[in-house]
Amino acid sequence: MCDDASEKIVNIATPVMNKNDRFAAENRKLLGEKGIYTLNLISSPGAGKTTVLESMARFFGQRMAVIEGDVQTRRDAERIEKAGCQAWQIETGGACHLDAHAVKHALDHMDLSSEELELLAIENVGNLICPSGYDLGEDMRIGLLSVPEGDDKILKYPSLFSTINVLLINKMDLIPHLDFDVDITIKECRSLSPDVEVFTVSARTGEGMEEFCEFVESSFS
Ligand SMILES: Nc1nc2c(ncn2[C@@H]2O[C@H](COP(=O)(O)OP(=O)(O)OP(=O)(O)O)[C@@H](O)[C@H]2O)c(=O)[nH]1
Ligand SMILES: [Mg+2]
Repeated sequence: MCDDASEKIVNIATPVMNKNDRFAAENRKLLGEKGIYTLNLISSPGAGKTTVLESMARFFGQRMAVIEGDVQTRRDAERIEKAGCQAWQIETGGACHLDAHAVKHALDHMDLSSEELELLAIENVGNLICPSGYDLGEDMRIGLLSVPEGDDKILKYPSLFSTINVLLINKMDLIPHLDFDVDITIKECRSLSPDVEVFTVSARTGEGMEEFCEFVESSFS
């Protein structure tokens, strides 16, 4: 009985992921042909993804476009537009992650024709678990962890932190008030992703943001 049930789960889940991977491959091909480098930002709700993107918008200007993912509201897209970049809001209506089909739909509606455009940042729905299972067609996956969340999160959420290229530790301006251990966090992350690049930043004060933006820029230019 138990064996039958687990076999059913595999049979249903596998085609869903294959469909996502097909759309992800299409997104990667389209963006590659247009010379647009793509980031997928993943974190828990409120870790500072949009604030990081607002800071990046000041560095990249019209060279960057953003896809925002939230369950509901256009609030984050409005913040990005105010910061000076093109933004498209995906409202998932309940889903706890973006998938490649939703991103394809967004790309169909965005203006990708500008010669200037060379970077697309996708802000995933705030969640440390579900987004990690969905390739969106990105070139770089960024896991963002803010120091008030605590330094025990890396090993608790290995499905995310074992699949990232970059770890961005945010809200460093708050570290004097907290017992967050940066060295342990980096060590635990490297135990899952040995080649991960690490940046410590404060999106609020701007500390570390220029170095991070220059690293992103060097990845495609
Ligand atoms: N002190 C401090 N606060 C920050 C920093 N970055 C973001 N915040 C604050 O954290 C709160 C959440 O920031 P957002 O950028 O909206 O976080 P988010 O990850 O985009 O949130 P969701 O989209 O809801 O998942 C806001 O009040 C920000 O002002 C930082 O570096 N330092
Ligand atoms: Mg946000």
